[in-house]
Order: sequence, then C-alpha cells, then structure tokens
Amino acid sequence: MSKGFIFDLDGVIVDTAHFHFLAWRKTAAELGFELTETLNEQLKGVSRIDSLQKILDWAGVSISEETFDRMTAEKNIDYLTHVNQMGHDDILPSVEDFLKKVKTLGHPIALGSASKNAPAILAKVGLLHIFDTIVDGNSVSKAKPDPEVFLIGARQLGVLPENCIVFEDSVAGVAAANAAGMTSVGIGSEDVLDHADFIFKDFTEFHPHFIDQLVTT
Ligand code: B16
Ligand code: MG
Repeated sequence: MSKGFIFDLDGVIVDTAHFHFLAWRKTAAELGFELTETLNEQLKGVSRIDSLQKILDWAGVSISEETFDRMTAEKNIDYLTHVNQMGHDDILPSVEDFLKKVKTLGHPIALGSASKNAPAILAKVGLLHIFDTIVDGNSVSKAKPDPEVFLIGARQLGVLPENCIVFEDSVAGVAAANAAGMTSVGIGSEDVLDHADFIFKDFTEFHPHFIDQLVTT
C-alpha cells in the first residue's frame, strides 16, 4: 500500500530558519526590540504575518496596518537576499537520498510548508521536480498548528490522512500533523518535539530500515 510522505521545508529540507532569524532581528531592532535565538524558536513554522504579530506583542509595540505591510514586505526582501545565495549544497544531510528512496519505492511526496517562498527555495536547491505536489503559504488559509496544510497535501496525493507520514521540525508543525491523524516524525531536539511519534536529530540518524518501518505500520 502506498503511504503519503509529507515534508516541511524550513528546518527539515533546508536550514532557512537562520535566514528568517537574521531578517526578523533587523525588523525587531527597528521596533527597538532585541530578538534572541531563544524567542526565535517560537517563530519556526509560524506564518510571516503571525511572526510579525508575535514580535510586536513581545516588544509591546503597536503599528498601523500600512507599517505592518511595509515591515513584512521589507523582511521578505531581506530574507530573499540570503535565499538567493542558496544552491544544491544547502540541502540538509541525507535528505536528498531519503527523498529519492521514498520515490523509488513508489510512495508519493508532498511539501507541506508555511512559506510563501517554498517553490522558489526548492528550485534554488534543485529539488522542485521530486515533489508530486506542493502545499505552501500561498495555498492555505489556516496556519500550523491547524492541520489544513497537511490535510490538503494528503488529498492532493490521494492518500488517506492516517496513511500519511509528516516530517517536521517545529512544535506547531508536529501538533498540526498529530491533529491531522498522521504519523509525525520530529526532526530536532527531543526536549522541543516530545509530541512526535518518532524523533531524530536529523536525517543522518534514521536507521537503514526506518522507511520499511514507516510503510508497514
Ligand atoms: P515566508 P516551514 C516557515 O517554513 C518558517 O519556519 C517560518 O519561520 C516562516 O515564518 C514561514 O515559513 C513563512 O515563511 O515568510 O517565506 O512565507 O517551516 O513551514 O517550511
Ligand atoms: Mg519547519
């Protein structure tokens, strides 16, 4: 039986989280607030709009709608200057081999990301072709931890949610996968992702029969 494999982008396939951090830190500084790496953890997997709202709440600052739009636009321009430097070498270790193995075994693959820049980033690193479908920040109305992004992915793959496996690095994303009734594989720290069905530091830690285990359960 075919399983649906759904991958988050930032923190799973590539490490663009650091670029988001650098760009949001500039925005925060403009608001007179210092964004720390610890607080930045809470922005992972969160949409662009919700991220700025969180920073404003932390800073205790309110701004006009016009300034809000300007700041998100400027943040994205800054973020894209980093993304434009990316290439094939920026794919996280063992990820491409894993994707190819899933594909060879005949299981369909989806991207389930909050990022509106997802297709451009996949094209930059040369992975756009491997995905059967892409669900990103342009195609969802409810942000993670809402399960919408993964449920759309499952539907587009033609696989029932209970037969889908989600790879996620964020707390919000693991919660979304669990809420969708899917198997969740957390990529990152056990302290942060303890609600995931499986947790690995990164793809290099998967044991050789992990795919078999996933497709037979
Ligand atoms: P953009 P993911 C998420 O990507 C990032 O983790 C999050 O930090 C970012 O704010 C969000 O995408 C929106 O990104 O500004 O490019 O639309 O982890 O869901 O792949
Ligand atoms: Mg992520």
